[in-house]
Amino acid sequence: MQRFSTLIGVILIGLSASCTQVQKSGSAVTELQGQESIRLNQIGFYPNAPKVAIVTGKSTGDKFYLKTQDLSKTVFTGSLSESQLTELSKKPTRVADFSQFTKPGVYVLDIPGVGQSYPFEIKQQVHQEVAAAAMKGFYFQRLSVDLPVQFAGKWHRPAGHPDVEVLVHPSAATAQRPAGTVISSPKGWYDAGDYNKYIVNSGITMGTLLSAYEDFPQFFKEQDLNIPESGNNVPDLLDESLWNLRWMLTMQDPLDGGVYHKLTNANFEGMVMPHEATSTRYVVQKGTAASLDFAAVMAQASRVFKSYGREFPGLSDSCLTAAKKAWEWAKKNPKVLYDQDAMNKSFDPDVNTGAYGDKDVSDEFIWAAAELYITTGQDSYYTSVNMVPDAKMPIPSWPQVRLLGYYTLMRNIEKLSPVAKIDVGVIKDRLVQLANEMVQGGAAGAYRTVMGRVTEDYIWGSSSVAANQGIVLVQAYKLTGDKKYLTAALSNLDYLLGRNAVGYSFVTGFGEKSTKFPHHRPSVADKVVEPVPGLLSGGTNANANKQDKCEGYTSSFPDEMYLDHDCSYASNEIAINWNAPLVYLASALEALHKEAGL
Ligand code: 9MR
Ligand code: 9MR
Repeated sequence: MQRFSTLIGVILIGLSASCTQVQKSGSAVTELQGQESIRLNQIGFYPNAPKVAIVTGKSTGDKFYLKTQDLSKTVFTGSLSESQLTELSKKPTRVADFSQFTKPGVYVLDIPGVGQSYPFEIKQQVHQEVAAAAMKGFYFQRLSVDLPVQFAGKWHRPAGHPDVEVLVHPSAATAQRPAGTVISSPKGWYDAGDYNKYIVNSGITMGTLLSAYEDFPQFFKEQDLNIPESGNNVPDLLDESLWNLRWMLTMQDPLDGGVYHKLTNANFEGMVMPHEATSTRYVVQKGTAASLDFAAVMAQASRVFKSYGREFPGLSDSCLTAAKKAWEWAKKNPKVLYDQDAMNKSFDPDVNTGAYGDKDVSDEFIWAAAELYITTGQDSYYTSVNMVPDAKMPIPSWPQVRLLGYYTLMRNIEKLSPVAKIDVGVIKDRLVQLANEMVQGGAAGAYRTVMGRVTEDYIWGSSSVAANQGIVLVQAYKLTGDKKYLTAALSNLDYLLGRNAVGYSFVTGFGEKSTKFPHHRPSVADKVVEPVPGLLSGGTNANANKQDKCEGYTSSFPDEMYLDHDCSYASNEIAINWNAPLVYLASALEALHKEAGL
C-alpha cells in the first residue's frame, strides 16, 4: 500500500502540473472532457501486452500521441481506428492501439480535438498493488477484532460484532437446540456493505480464493499483505481465509451436520460503524445449498491446510470431518431450499436481510462431490452425482458453482481415477471452446473487452461477471499454454480498471476516476474521505435504477447504468464474492505475465 500511495502521489502532482499548463493555454475544458472520453486501464499495462484506449464521442483528427507525463516528449504516434458503434448504446468509439510501444515509464495519451488521458504506467508487475489490495480488502471486512492503525492505516476501527452470543432462530430450532439457544459464532468477514454473514456467498468466495492459492502457490507465498499474521510461515491469503473458515466451522450443527444458511440481524442496520451495530443476531434455517457449499469449502480447505499441519494442528482433519458430515446431511435433505418469504410466514421475527435463495442445488452437489472426491480419492463421491448433466459451462456466480468443481477436477487431472477421466476430457474441450468464443467476441467488441457486449453481462454485481470470465480464460491458458487466452483475460482486468462504458475503475483507491462512494457502511460512516481501499464495486447493472430507485442515474442503457453514490446498492455495493475473483484474476496475471511474454 505504501508504494502504491507514493505512486499515486506522484501521479497527482504530475496531473495538477499538467492541468495548470493547459489552463494557461486556455483549453482546460477540453482536457477534462478528454480524460472522461478516453477510456483505459487507469493503472497501466505490461510492457509486451496489448495496450488499448477507447475514444468515445466525436473525434475530429486521426492521429494520437503517446507522451511523457509532462507532455514535453512524444514517444509514439499512432492512428485511431475507424469509428465503430458500441453494442448496447450505439455510441461511436475509436481505438487507440499503442501495443507496439513497450518502454517502461509513466505516460499520457494526447488526442488532438479530444484531450489527454489520465496518466498511466507501463511496467512489469503493473498490477501487483491491485492484486494485493484486493486481497487486503478481506482484512478490512473482518468481524470480531480491532483493526489497528498498524494494519488498517487511516481506516483503523474498533472491533465489530463479537458474535459470541447468537440466538438460534425459530426456523433453525431442533430438540437439542430449541429456539433461543445461545451459540457462539465469531469471526468471519462481513458479506458486503451490510453486516451479515451468509454461508452460500462465503462458499463461492472461499472456493475462489483457495483455488487461486492452489493454482498459484508460489505467488501467494511471496505476497505480504501487512496483516496481523504476516510474520508466520503461512501465506497471507491462507491466514486471511482462515479468519472466515473458522467462522464457517461454527455454522455447522454438531449434532446432525446440517449448516445454517446465515448469521444475521432481523433487518439491515443503518449506515453506522460496525461497533455501533448491535442488534440481536440469529442463525437461521439449515439448508441444502449452505450445507453443500460448506462441504465443498471444507474439503478443499482440508487439502490446502494439510501442508500446514505444524502451524494448525488438527485443522485439516477437522475440515474433512466437517465436510463429510455436511455432505451426509445434504444427501439426506437434498431439497431444503431457502425461501425467505415462506420462512417469514411461519416464524418470528421476520428476517429481511440478504436471501441468497438458490432454487437449484444440482450445481452445488457437483461442486461438493468434486472437492470431496479429489480430497479423499473415493469414487463414491463422484459417482453419486450426475457430474455432467448437460453441455453447459455457466460462468460462476453465487447460485451457480458448477465450474468450481470442474476447475478442481482439471487442476488435479493426474490424480483422477477412471470414473472421472473421460468426463474431464470432455469438460476440457468445452472450456477451451467457451474461451475461444470469448476471445473472438472480445476482439470484435467496441471496447475490445470480453466483458460487456451483451445485456446479460450487466447483472447485479456485473464486475464479478468480468472477473469470472477472466478466470475461465486463465484456466484455458493453463490448459493450452496459448497466450491469446491470457491477453483476453487481461482485457477484462482492463475493463474493471477503466476501459468500460462508464469510464470508472471499479476498484476503490485505484485510478483517478474510480469508485469513491460505495454502498459500504464503514466507508460511509468512518469520516475518512477515501473509501476503504481494494474493494470491488458491483458495477454497472442494467436494472439498478428499478432495484434501488436512487436518483441520479444519467442513462438508461444497460452498459451505462452505474451510479457512484452510496445510495446505489444495486450498482455500487461491494461484496466478498466479487472481490475474490478480482483477487484471482489480478494475481493470475501477475503470476503468469512474464512466462507468457507479456
Ligand atoms: O444495505 C443493504 C444491502 O447490503 C443490500 O444489498 C440491499 C438489497 O438487499 O439492501 C440494502 O439495504 C437497504 C434496504 O434493502 C432497503 N432500505 C435501505 C437499505 C440501504 O440503506
Ligand atoms: O449479489 C446478490 C445479487 O445477485 C442479488 O440480485 C441481490 C438481491 O437479492 O443480492 C445480492 O447480494 C446482496 C445480499 O443479498 C446482501 N448483502 C449484499 C449483497 C450484495 O449486494
